[in-house]
Amino acid sequence: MTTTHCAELNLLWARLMLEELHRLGVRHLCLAPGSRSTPLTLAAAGHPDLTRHTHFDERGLGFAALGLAKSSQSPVAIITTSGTAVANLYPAVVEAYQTGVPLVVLSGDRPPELIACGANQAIRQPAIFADYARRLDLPAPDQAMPPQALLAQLDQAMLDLDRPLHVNCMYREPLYPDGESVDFDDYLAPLRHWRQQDTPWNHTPPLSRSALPSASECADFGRGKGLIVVGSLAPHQQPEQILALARRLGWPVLADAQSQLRQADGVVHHLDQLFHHPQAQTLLAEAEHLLLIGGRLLSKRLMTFIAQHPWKAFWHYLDRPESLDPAHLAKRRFIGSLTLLPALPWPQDPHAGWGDALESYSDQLEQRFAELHDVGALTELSTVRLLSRTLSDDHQLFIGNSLPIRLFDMLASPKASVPAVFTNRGASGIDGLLATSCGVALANGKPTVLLVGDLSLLHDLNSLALARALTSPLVVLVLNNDGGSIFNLLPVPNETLRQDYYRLGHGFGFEGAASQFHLPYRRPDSLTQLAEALSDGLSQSGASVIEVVVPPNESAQLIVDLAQQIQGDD
Ligand SMILES: Cc1ncc(C[n+]2csc(CCOP(=O)(O)OP(=O)(O)O)c2C)c(N)n1
Ligand SMILES: [Mg+2]
Repeated sequence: MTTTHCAELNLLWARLMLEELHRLGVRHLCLAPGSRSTPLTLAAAGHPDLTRHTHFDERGLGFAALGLAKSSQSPVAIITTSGTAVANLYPAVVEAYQTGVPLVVLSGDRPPELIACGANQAIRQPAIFADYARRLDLPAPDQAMPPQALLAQLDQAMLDLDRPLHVNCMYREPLYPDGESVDFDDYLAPLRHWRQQDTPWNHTPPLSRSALPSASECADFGRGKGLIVVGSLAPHQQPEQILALARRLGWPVLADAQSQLRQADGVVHHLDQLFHHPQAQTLLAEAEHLLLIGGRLLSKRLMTFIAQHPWKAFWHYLDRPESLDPAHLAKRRFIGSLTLLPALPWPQDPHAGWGDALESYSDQLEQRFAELHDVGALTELSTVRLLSRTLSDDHQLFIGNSLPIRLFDMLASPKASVPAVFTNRGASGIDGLLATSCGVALANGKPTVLLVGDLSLLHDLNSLALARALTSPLVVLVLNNDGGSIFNLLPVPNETLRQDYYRLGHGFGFEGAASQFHLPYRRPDSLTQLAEALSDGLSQSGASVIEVVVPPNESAQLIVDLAQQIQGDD
């Protein structure tokens, strides 16, 4: 073991690693403070081409990295010190794993001789993320390990990365270089060419994974009364291609709130509420073939229909090999890029247009929603309607879990120009939603709205510090129904249990929190005031908070009323 010039060698390894990560596509680095990660921090601070973001809370930092990665479509690195700092990344790592987002966690650690012996801030870090992250456990920097081994191991760990990677980095003290220059030329000699280039040590183009249907399979599947259901897709997958395919086949498209197509022209809007509509149900019962694109559907009614319908054929098209069918139906799965799908040899379908009436039933619902919820009182439902009518492709929308995402799925208004939609539905946590939306906003500076419940915002309150640091517009639109109102829709045995163990009504407002973090705050009392507040928030730089306060039971009642009215339609 050679530990002379320990601080300088630690720093050299960290520099090599960050440079290699940059060559592998990392552009954003999220850092929280700490001493054990000093080599990484100093290397990060000195890298000319990495954008750095700092936050004191690793939990929020992890979610911000998640949002950055989702929005920028590139791996994002996170640097933390040792101990519970690493453990605080757990929820973001789980969410990233569930939705296939490449986060690269670089954790500072103590060397083996200081583990499990009472040394300060030392915990067992390798494998801390269990199956939720790939692992690379590096030894403490040592000149006995050639530098090309470090690069090659990092390249291998990053190969085709579509989930988190945890690189545990052990460092011996001293950690802080004393300024003396150290000559590592002999050690670095094998990297001579690498240092003159900008490609990774082991350069591997993305692995291809296309197993597409044959022409005869397309011919068989494409003839019949087909239905296209679009689940969660990212904006960069260009889901609008599906509309061209649907036109060619003459099949209706049911688009989930996470599909980017929920409000687009050419789809059946309001798919969730359509399952209450008697005529729509009768028509849907005629469907024979299902083409499901993406997964993680929100509407339980749609999922039940898919699970119970006697499909003659079911194809599931995904961009990565994962299982996204909780009903475990028999199907053919194809893994490939969405661009390949419309280019397949689809036949002229004699049943083209069989489901066209679904669009008119959906238009009837739209008219009803407009009459009931585009005017009148400020409610959660009218807020979601207004928001969906306001945002355009100049904006981004991050939709929080619980009622916000369900209301958007139920009610969003059709529109020619729509925002990119982001969610955290991998694990559907109510944690880290604000932090993730800050990351989404940071990636490209587009005006962004976070639609979020009150408990969810309380859960992530100190991420208001991340919001405060933004220079682009972020509107935190909080629906304050005093607790978890989704539980009003669940069969909890009685109201006392509901309030005491589920809803957790708190009586808090968010004005004080906004003020603590120096953020502008508005509490509109009408739809007109909300429209003004939204428009102001979207056009001013930095974050602001808009709080819509509604009675705790109102939304559940409005949702039940709406379903009953639609069921009465004929
Ligand atoms: C981290 C985490 N803890 C608990 C839950 C369970 N849960 C789902 S919705 C919800 C209530 C959310 O309340 P709020 O954010 O106010 O939204 P609302 O239900 O009022 O729309 C809870 C606790 C969860 N999804 N994630
Ligand atoms: Mg709530």
